[in-house]
Parts: sequence; C-alpha cells; structure tokens
Amino acid sequence: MNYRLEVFKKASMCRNFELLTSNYINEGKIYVPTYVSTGQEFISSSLSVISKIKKIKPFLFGQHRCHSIYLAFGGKINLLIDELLGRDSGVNNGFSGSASIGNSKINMFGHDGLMGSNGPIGVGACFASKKPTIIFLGDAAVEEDYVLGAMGWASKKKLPLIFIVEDNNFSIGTKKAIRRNWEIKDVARSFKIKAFDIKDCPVAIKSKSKYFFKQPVLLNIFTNRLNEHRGGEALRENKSDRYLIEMKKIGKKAIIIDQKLKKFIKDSWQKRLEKQ
Ligand SMILES: Cc1ncc(C[n+]2csc(CCOP(=O)(O)OP(=O)(O)O)c2C)c(N)n1
Ligand SMILES: [Mg+2]
Repeated sequence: MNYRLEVFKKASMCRNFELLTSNYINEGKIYVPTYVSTGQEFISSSLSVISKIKKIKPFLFGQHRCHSIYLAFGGKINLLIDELLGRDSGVNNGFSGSASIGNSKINMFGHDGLMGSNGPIGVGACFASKKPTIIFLGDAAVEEDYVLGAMGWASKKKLPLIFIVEDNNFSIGTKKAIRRNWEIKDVARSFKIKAFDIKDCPVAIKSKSKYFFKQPVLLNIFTNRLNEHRGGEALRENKSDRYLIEMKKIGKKAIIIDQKLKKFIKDSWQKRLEKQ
C-alpha cells in the first residue's frame, strides 16, 4: 500500500467536502452552527489509514470540529450532508448538527459541547472496555482540569489509547501564547505518558505509530486551521496548507484524485439539495 497516497485520498475527500460546506454556509443553505476542519484533514486521515494497517477499528471521541474524523474513518457522506441540512435522514436524525456527530457504525461518539469532556469520557470507555481508543482534543480543550485528571488515570492503567491534540494554536480567536506558558507534551510526560510534538505530516504521524494502542500516547500535532472558528469564512491570516504540500509531493496522481473527489462531492451535495 502507498501510505502517503491512501492518506491523501481520505484528506482529499475531507478537504473537498469542507470547501463545499463553507460555500453552502456562506450561501445560507446550511444554517446550523458549523465547524469546518479545512487545513486539519491530514490528522484524522493519517490515523484512519494507520488503524486500517493495524487492523484496528478504534473508539473515536472527537469534539466539535469533527467532519474530517467522520469522513476519514468511513462515515457515509450523504448522511453527513443531510445532518448539516438538519434533516431527519441525517446521521443523527438532524439532532446533532455539525458539532456532535456520532455514528455507531464507525465507533464514533458524538461530543456534548463541553470542551474537553471527551477526555474523561473516552478514558472511561477505554478503561471499561480495554478497546483501542482515540481521543481528539483541541489545544484549548486540553487546558480543562478534567482532561488532565483523565490523563493521569489512563497512564496509571496503561490504557491502549491515543490522545491526539489538534494544535491549531487557537481557542476560538485567542492564541496559545496569550493563554498559557506550558506545553501539553510536557504535562503528559509528567504523567509518564509517551508524548511528542509533531507536524501534521502523514509520515511524521506514522513514525509514532509503533506506540499506538499498546499504552497511552499523546501526540500534540501542529496544524493550520484555514477557516474562522465557526462558519465558512476563510481566515485572513496567511498560513501554510498541508494539502498543497502533500499534493506537490505526490504529484499528478494527487491532482487526479482531487479532481475526481471534487466532482463526486459536488454531485453528492447537489443530489441531496435537490431532494426536498
Ligand atoms: C468548558 C467549555 N468552555 C468554553 C467553551 C466555549 N468554546 C467552544 S469551542 C472553544 C474553543 C475550542 O478550541 P480548541 O479545543 O482548541 O478546538 P478548535 O476550535 O481550535 O478546533 C471554546 C472556548 C465550551 N464549549 N466549553
Ligand atoms: Mg484550537
């Protein structure tokens, strides 16, 4: 398997989905509060491919920015579209909107909106079941006290889980340097958890995969959110885009995948929108 290409396929699905989602938010067709993960797709895409290689279907505990987790781990696109359109045919019958997507088919648990709550809930689920688990937290969510308590317990019980910190440097619009003088990697290490700062490069994520699902691991992954916290507006700040970097590295095959998925997703949206 060409790992990098497989990850790109998933990331391309997520990216093209989010680009159209942003357009439909801006056009007023999506009216639920929506959190797009444009720019951050390579984290869940890499973890999904790594899990597949390991033949593991982990429990997934995301937070509000969860479309890429759902799509990368094999959630059905039409069900997500219908959910964003508030329909009862949506993945959560129109009740979860964008922020709380859950789907038992892919072992994904929806978030309740309290930042960081998926930390202790995910640790508890892993402790009770001993099933491989991935907990996705933002760089702000890890500042919650209950996340830290849960980390300590995961360490003590040597649980087979991964804490993934999607470190986009933002809590809504406030940067890390204004909020704290510590790094979560150091905190996790103080709990005797294996912890690393890495970029959202698929190869960098894979380089830590030998530790996955055997003991608690924390990856603080630096990534760039390319949109505002909520809604379809692009960020004014000029940030590097992992999608373009990977596209350049892979070359022509990536361009073809991107074009195919763009069309597939456009057609999927149009079909769902036509269906009243
Ligand atoms: C306990 C709690 N405090 C504050 C909020 C309001 N809030 C919602 S999202 C958010 C920022 C989350 O940032 P982060 O965890 O880094 O995720 P990102 O949006 O960057 O993906 C905040 C403060 C909340 N929902 N819950
Ligand atoms: Mg953040």
